[in-house]
Amino acid sequence: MEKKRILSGIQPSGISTLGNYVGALRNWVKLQVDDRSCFYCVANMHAITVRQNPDELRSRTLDTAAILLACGVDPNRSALFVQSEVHEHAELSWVLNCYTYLGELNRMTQFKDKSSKHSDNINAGLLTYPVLMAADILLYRAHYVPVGEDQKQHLEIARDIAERFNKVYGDVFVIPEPLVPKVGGRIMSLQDPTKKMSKSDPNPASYITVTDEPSAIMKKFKRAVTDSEGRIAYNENQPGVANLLSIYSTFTGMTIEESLAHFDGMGYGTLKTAVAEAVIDGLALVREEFRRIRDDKAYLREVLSRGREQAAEVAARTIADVYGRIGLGAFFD
Ligand code: ATP
Ligand code: LTN
Repeated sequence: MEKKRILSGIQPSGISTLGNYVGALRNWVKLQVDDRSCFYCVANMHAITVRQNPDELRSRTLDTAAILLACGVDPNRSALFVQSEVHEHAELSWVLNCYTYLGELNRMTQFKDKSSKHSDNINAGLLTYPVLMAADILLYRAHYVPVGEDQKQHLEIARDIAERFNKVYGDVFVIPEPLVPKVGGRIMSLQDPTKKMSKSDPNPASYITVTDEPSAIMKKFKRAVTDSEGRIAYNENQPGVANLLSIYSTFTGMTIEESLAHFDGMGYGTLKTAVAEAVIDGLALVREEFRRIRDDKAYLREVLSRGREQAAEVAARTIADVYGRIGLGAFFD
């Protein structure tokens, strides 16, 4: 039987957060089993939709690769690579741009969100971002895409583009499905629990990174915004407390109901300390491994070069097929 393929990506726009870890990275690691083939990329081309300092971008690209390895991405099971090193991503992205409607792109909430945050630089890349993401996915004919909830809309558009293309040219692309965790698919900011936790948030108190020191983790949770209800409950009116409960549950493996029972009658202070302790424990190994791997440049170089080769082999086949079907290639066949 044909192996199911998995693809996902993460931007090197900062050190990955608890949200990235719970919403996506943990699943990337779990999905590495024998009957699947996994492709994981550092989406550095996506990151330039907002201005980046070149040296910082390079350094964060390696940080992100080291974080993925520290979280448990296994280069002997998965192809781990940098998006810009496989040129077919840009090539397919251009083709798919010609099969995507402006109306579809204008509706994307991430575009609306990012263009209001970067109103001085509403570039075309910010709008066509989901097309590059569709290219990332479709290039590997991925069946499943493990992502956080915020990326579901982008997956919808990738599916629509793939279906539209297949209708004209035959079965070129696999129609991908998102894999979003039931709990933890959307971890919220610790400072504004109505907004998602984001590594590019200007306020570092709003997020926990996977490499934060235990003292910083404790401090940030203690300062987390809750409410004045004073009762630990899981509902929409108490988004801060609900967020803490979700984080606690994902790190302890308990259900929300079990966590609620555990904290029955206790105060917010107790909840915050318990969440911080669970997170400190859960991330201890990631932090240690990150430092070790990030300092080993030769290892990183070797892993990323092997990943690039594996990815490029698949990508080259898809792009040749696509070019052939639309008349951009296969001139003398
Ligand atoms: P940025 O702040 O630069 O936009 P980000 O923190 O949103 O970045 P991405 O690199 O865009 O992170 O996302 C990587 C993966 O992490 C995606 O699958 C995304 O859905 C997931 N993810 C991001 N933030 C969260 C969150 N708060 N909760 C759950 N999953 C998340
Ligand atoms: N756009 C994603 C990151 C990303 C991605 C991908 C996710 C880039 N390419 C391909 C899944 C599949 C984000 O989280 N903002």
